[in-house]
Parts: sequence; C-alpha cells; structure tokens
Amino acid sequence: MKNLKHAQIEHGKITPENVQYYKDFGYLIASNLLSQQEIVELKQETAQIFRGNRGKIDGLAEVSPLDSDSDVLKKYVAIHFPHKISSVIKSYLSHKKVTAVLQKIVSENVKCMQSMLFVKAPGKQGQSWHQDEYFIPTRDKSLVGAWIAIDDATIENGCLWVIPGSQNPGSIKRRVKNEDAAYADLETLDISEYDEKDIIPVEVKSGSVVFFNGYLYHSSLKNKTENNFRTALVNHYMSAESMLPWDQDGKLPATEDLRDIVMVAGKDPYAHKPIVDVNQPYLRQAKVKSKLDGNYEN
Ligand SMILES: O=C(O)CCC(=O)C(=O)O
Repeated sequence: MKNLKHAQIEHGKITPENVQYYKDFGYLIASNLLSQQEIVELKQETAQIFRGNRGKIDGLAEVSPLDSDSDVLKKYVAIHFPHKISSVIKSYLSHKKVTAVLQKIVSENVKCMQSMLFVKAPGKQGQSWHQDEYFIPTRDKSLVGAWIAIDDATIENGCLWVIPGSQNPGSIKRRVKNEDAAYADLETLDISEYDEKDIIPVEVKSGSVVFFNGYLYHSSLKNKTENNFRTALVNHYMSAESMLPWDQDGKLPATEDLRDIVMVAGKDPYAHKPIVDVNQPYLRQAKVKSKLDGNYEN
C-alpha cells in the first residue's frame, strides 16, 4: 500500500497528495472537519427527528416526554432523506469545508441527491459489502459519499470498513446472497479475492468526515456495544454535469435525470429544468430488500 501519510486531510486543507490518494485508494479522511459545536447541534437535531418533532415518518414509534433520547433512539438504524424534514440537516449538505473537498475530488459544480442519518443503536446490524453506484448510478462515475462521524466510530460500535483501491476496476461487481448475520442486507459482494490485510476499518473521531468513491467496496459491522450509538450523517454527492438516471430500484418512474437535488457548489448546467420534490423520508428497515430474489423482511 502507498504512503498512508497522505490519507488524511489536515486542518481542512486538501492537498494535491490528498487528491491523488483519493484517486488511488477511493477514500479520504478529514479529521476534525466539523467543530464540536456543530456535532452537538447535529446530535440534538438527530434526537428531535427521531422523537417525531420534525414531522411524521411512517414507522416512528410514539414518544412520551418522559422517554430519554437514548430510549427513543435505541429502536432505530437510520432514516433516509432527513434533509427533507430538517432545515438543520439540509444546511449541512452545503457545509463549506465539505464542499471545498468535493470541489477538488468531484467537480467545481456539485449537487447532493441523498442524505442518510444513521444512529445504529446498540445491537443493530451493519450494511453488507456494496458499491454505492449500484444503487445511485451517475453517468460519469462521480458519486461520492461524505460520511460525517457524529459519534466516534470504532470497530466495536460498527465503523465503516473499506477495501482501498477496490474502486479502480470501475465496474459494478456481481452481488451474491449474504449469509453473514453481522449484516442486515440479503445481498453482499463476493470479496473472497481479497486478503484480510486488504480490508481495513475506518475508525474516526466525531467531527471527522470520510469521503468515499461510489465504486469503492465498503461495509459496516454490527454495533456490538451495550450503550454506544454510532451516529453518522452520510450525504451523497455527484458532479452537477452528470444527469442522474435514478429510479430508486423501481420506487420512482424511470427517468433520465432525477432532479430531486440540492446544488451545493458551483453552477447547475441543467438549471433550465425544474427541481422536483419526490423523495420522502423513510426509516431504514432492519432487513434490507434484495434485488436477487425480491425477498423483503422487516
Ligand atoms: O454507515 C454505515 O453503516 C454504512 C454507510 C454506507 O454504506 C453508505 O453510506 O453507503
């Protein structure tokens, strides 16, 4: 593996070596990119969202004012599209320190099409090996996840794992049935061609941001702790130049360009087309749908 000292963006300043590292290995860590004040704000907002105070979401349980935030949050894995109901989360999509990195590794012109807010309560399973471009296909392979650690992410509480360089073939790998109980998903990638040493945990402190390429193989394990949440806000971005043929596995009508986007930097070349509001926030199910056989369990 190449010189790992370039793996980190220091003090929020991205260097040409960082950009090269991202190209070579498909991910990049920016430690302390967000301040602890911002992290407190995100944590408080997370509790408000799951308490139902930012709007109704199917499946959210009734909350008594006597319930602590932990009592509420311990039932959940994640909510998709929280920025649709929370102006605080929406404001973080365009966090200046995040977009400054994106403009170096994606394009001068960047749009966001998805947010996910994980709490990953103790005992909750992780996400099996996957490539995000399988789910969110861009036309120019520009998809990037910006994974904001709100809590410290550790091996114990289910941090991300990545296979550095696995984005390089630039193709979508075949998905197979998942047999590992650590993961909630019914499918996974066959990673048997890789050695254990090729697979690394991404343990980061709260306030750090992990940027990762849409073709990178990544996963996360179960939260094995008794009391620690693993809260993370993951926002997905792509170049504004690429149209987005994303039908969300058939949930939305097929389209050449899903315009449910938020521009976060630069100019929108498709500004003549209206922005739409079709994605609704929803809770992530304990077991996630399989495209292989159509099984769907809650
Ligand atoms: O945070 C996690 O546990 C998984 C996140 C992930 O796989 C993703 O954002 O694509």
